[in-house]
Amino acid sequence: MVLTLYKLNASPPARAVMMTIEALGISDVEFVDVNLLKKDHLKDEFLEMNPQHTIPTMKEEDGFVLWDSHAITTYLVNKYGETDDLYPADIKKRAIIDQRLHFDSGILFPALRGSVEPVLFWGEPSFRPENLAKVTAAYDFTEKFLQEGSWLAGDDITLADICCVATVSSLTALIPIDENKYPKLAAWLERCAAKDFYKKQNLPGLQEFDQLIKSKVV
Ligand SMILES: N[C@@H](CCC(=O)N[C@@H](CS)C(=O)NCC(=O)O)C(=O)O
Repeated sequence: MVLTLYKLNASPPARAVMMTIEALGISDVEFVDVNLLKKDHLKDEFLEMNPQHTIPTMKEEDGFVLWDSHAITTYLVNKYGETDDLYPADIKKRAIIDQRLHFDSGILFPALRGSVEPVLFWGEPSFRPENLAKVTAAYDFTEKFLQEGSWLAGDDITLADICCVATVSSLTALIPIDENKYPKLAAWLERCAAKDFYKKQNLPGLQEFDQLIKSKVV
């Protein structure tokens, strides 16, 4: 295998990497599930590889290890992409994509993690209103970013869309997207959902994530 991906289908950042692997057509990949509920990520073997104990984590056959979905997806395009379409070398295009990736890291995903953690892991019966307010704020920003083009970084689909849609599609389990309030965001989500890589690599894990949330929220 050219690379091993440590993941869980329910994990949004893991799905971002899985979609990227699919979109790039990298076939020689071993997928290894890391069960967070059973604390597999806190075992010595995993901690030696990634002391930050997060999934997704990637390992290549020469022993090179990388974690964080944004670092992994950009690396995969740089290393395995036949073209740079998903992460163009043009420095201004790339800078906008990087900004969206940091937006996912700094705003979208923390809004998700902050909301679901108390429910999934701390036994709280419902989402805290102050956390849900961060989800709405994240939707507001994303709607604004989509004023400029059909995709998050302009007129072409890029890693910005793949990484952000893994998170936004998961956020809809908390707050559905109201297409009257967020018409651009709703249309973008539909455009993403029509892509083959989304259907194959995001949808199944998203459904698992939805079920998990439904089973915990009272
Ligand atoms: N910024 C990271 C976030 C990764 C992350 O927080 N993953 C969660 C699962 S969705 C995780 O591994 N949680 C276990 C932990 O942090 O100990 C990325 O994009 O890869």
